[in-house]
Amino acid sequence: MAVYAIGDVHGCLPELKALLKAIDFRADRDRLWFVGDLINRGPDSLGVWRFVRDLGESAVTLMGNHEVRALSGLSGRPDRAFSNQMAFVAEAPDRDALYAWLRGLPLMHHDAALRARMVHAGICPGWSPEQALERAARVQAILRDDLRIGPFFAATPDTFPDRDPPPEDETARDHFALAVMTRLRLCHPDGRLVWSVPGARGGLAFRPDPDSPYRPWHRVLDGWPEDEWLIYGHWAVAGLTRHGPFLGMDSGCVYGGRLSAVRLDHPDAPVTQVNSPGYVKPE
Ligand SMILES: [Mn+2]
Repeated sequence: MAVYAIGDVHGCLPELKALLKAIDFRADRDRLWFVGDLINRGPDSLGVWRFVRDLGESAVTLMGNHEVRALSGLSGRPDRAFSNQMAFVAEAPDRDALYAWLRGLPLMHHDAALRARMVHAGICPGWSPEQALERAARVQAILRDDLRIGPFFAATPDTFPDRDPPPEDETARDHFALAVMTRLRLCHPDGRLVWSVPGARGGLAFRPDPDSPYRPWHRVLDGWPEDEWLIYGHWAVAGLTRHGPFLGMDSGCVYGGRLSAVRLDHPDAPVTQVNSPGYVKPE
């Protein structure tokens, strides 16, 4: 059996199929870890979703910010981006099955035997690995609860604090945790989170710049284990990156970059990539 992490697919079905052919993937033998953002922007989001769903237990898929937006829109709070870009979700003939699948996606994955963890965007400085899993589980329980999912999205704030809200403010903490795990890229050196940078937005925002006053979130984590993979996506402009145990998987497939797979159960962690012609221009 081989286990592969795969970066942000964003509706690029031909590239996904080409990548699986390049690694000689077999569903009865191998496992795929998708870092999230299977859908939106690219040409065949529903095709990617159905393809990955049909892999069953051969695939682990995390919730990315685009899955969160789809879920929020289907739950009764369609924002402008959902209305403008994600009509395919609301109009899909198998929309109910898609909605049920989205609600079941985890925010974090951990495999103790493989010594690997995965999250779509990032981890808040100060969280231990166990705390991160607990925070993920709390939000997952809300999204799977028929009575709580609608009010939770309806109460989503427009902005998020730069530090974890206090324990007594449970709802604010859950919104914060969801945002951290699906949207975070940058922090101040002292660990405060950076949610927006003037002039930078969208999937190509936040260019890694040595002169920047900000740091990638994984450079600010304190005490995170050095001997376990922490796999993430969501940062197309950074490309496929590895800093110690931190493995950034988004190599910008939908923008004309590449779709990447990294074999996690091999000591050399070999990389396989396929090129993409590009489907959308960077914002
Ligand atoms: Mn993303």
